[in-house]
Amino acid sequence: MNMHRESSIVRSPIASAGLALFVPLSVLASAVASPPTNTFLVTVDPEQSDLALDLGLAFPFGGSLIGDYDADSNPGGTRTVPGLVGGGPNANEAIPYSASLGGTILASGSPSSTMQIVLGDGPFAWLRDLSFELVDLDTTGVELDIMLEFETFRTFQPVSLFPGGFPINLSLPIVSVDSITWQQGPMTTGLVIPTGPGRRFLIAVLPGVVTLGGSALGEPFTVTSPLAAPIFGEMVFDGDGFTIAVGFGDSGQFSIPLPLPPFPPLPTDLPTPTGEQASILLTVQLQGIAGNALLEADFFGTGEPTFSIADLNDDTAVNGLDLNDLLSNWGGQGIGDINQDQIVNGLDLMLLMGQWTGPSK
Ligand SMILES: [Ca+2]
Ligand SMILES: [Ca+2]
Repeated sequence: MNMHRESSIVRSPIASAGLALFVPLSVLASAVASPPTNTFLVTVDPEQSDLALDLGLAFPFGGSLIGDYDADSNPGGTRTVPGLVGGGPNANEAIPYSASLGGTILASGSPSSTMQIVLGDGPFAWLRDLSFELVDLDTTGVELDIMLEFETFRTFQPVSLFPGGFPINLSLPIVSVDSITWQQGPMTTGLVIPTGPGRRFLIAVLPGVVTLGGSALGEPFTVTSPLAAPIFGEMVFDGDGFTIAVGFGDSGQFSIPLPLPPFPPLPTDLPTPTGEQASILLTVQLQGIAGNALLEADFFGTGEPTFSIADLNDDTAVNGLDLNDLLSNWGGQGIGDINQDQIVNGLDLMLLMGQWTGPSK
């Protein structure tokens, strides 16, 4: 099952300030900067790079519980009856409940990744294609106890009273998270500020999407949420290339609907005060995922000259062949979508013309 849902992101104050500063610069850049001329392939060195994620998650859910009594097939089963009084000798009624499952995921790893940086003539750079996957997930933190909250009800077989306001503590393996990836969205503009001979400081906010994959009661799910990555660091030029050391740290909160269908009722033992077990069927309806994330990264990499991002056929020249490729996919996706915004249009044509080298290089 693959779900893409709108989500709300509450940025940290630092990130909000960074974004507010960045957006006008980005608009300015696309308006006045000359098109990019030099493309570099940056390879992140996993040995010298670190990535750490601290993810607090909450999964609110609800449903009902009902005794497993059946007059014909299970006459000795548990019956559940709402309230302090009432209920006939064979009554067995569903008791609504609400609950939340929560915990912490700690993830770390070495990013293994590449990205492309195009340096323009002015103080601008174009960045695209960064992605990374978090490995070594420690998800034991989400297997926490669950507190079921409900109105007063009674059980028979065994006889017991469950007063409202006193939650029941259960331990159920409801949710697991197996993969976390981050992928940059469209190509974005950054600032490169000279700081000394052969040195430039890079600042950019990369738009991106974080994807969580996991399972809920055995049902796989994939959820995505926008998560921008503000990066900053220094580039040191040597020969044709450079080394680059960038860091970023960002925190944010998110809330993603998770409208999975109701699961089949889950047979569960409910402990009673006398130590006996009531046998119930639990329905579970997950409502969503809410969380707060703290992501910290230090990347070290090297940048080497590579094909121009506008050299669509990789023949080291940007000319009529590339223009033909672009025009023949006009309005489409894929080939010719130089800025990776999922459409081939005038922005891509402008980037291609700015990188024009002629018939051969
Ligand atoms: Ca070409
Ligand atoms: Ca495009």
